[in-house]
Amino acid sequence: MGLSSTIGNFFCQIRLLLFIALCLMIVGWANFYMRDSPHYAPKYSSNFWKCPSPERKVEDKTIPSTVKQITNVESEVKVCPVLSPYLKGNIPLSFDPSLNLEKVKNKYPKVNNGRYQPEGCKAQQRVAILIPHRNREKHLLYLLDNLHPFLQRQQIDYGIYVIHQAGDGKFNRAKLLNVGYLEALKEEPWDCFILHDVDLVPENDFNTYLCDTEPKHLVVGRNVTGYKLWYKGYFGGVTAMSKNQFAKVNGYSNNYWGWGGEDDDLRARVSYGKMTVVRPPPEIARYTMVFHTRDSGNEVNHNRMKLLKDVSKVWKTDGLNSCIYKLLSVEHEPLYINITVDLGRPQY
Ligand code: UD2
Ligand code: MN
Repeated sequence: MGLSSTIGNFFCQIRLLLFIALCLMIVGWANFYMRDSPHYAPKYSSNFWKCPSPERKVEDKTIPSTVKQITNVESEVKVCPVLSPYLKGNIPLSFDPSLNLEKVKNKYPKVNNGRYQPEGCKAQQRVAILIPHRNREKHLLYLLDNLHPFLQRQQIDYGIYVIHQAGDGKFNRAKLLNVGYLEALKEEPWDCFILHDVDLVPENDFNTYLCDTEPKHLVVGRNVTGYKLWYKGYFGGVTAMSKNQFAKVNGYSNNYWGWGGEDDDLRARVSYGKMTVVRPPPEIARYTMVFHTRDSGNEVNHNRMKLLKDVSKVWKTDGLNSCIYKLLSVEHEPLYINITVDLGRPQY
């Protein structure tokens, strides 16, 4: 009798211990999932976007006080939510081969001089989209046709800059983006810059074109790479950096002529600037890349590995503060601002 009651007590205590351990596991598990994506709370899910969008303000020092101070007092204009109520998730993309600039212009009459501001609310940030370009007119049309409605659904206050390299010398994507940053800031105090390949079309409008507290890489997956991150540390294609983040890394190097390496160099600068990279979840950060072959004038840069070895030595002196170029024109087209520039020649 005595023995069986002792055994009974023993099992009772074991059960209690197991119960407590189970509770602790549940609390730990819940805590882990809630902390998982501090930059993307709440997580994207098919049910989520049936709820009203929560507001989340970016705590970057570059966000001007005018935007920060706006409250929801009725007499004042409300700040647009980070996740707009107009978002649709995955969107059918349009690649109409008969497209021309006139047709695209007629589809988006609310865009003027390449600029758009949302109606009814004050956008979180002023965002400049910078597109390096030469000889990819069709891709530019496809991108404009898909990007304008995408950004308008996101309630972004934006301007699209196409930075066009004049002449047929070696292409320099990175230097074009430096020029775009410097020239765009002469026009407006942009808070955020989206560094955007001309041939990448976003597939999901929850991939917000706003800057975060850390540099944000927006292309986790592409159709051509099976929607998987190309490699660890990959930072190419489309990247969002605030005005301060880009200034802090001294922008891109000006010395990458031809294809490759400039995006890895920027990634290294982000580390030297003591920042990290954030990415939206893979189900959101998806792009379609319009098929293309390598352009003439953009052959592989065989110097890139050597340049990449020296980033730590040169990043403070090679970049925005040493970007020399000849500005040929700035034209305000209805759908974008066209900057044409002579970048000069490689120094080596
Ligand atoms: C990858 C990266 C790109 C860049 C490049 C290496 C992705 C999705 N993209 O692109 O960000 O790091 O490798 O330099 O990983 N361009 C022109 N005309 C030209 C040549 C290039 O407009 O004659 C522009 C255009 O915006 C294009 C971009 O430069 O999208 C990158 O060139 P790419 O598309 O030929 O190279 P890709 O797809 O390998
Ligand atoms: Mn490409």
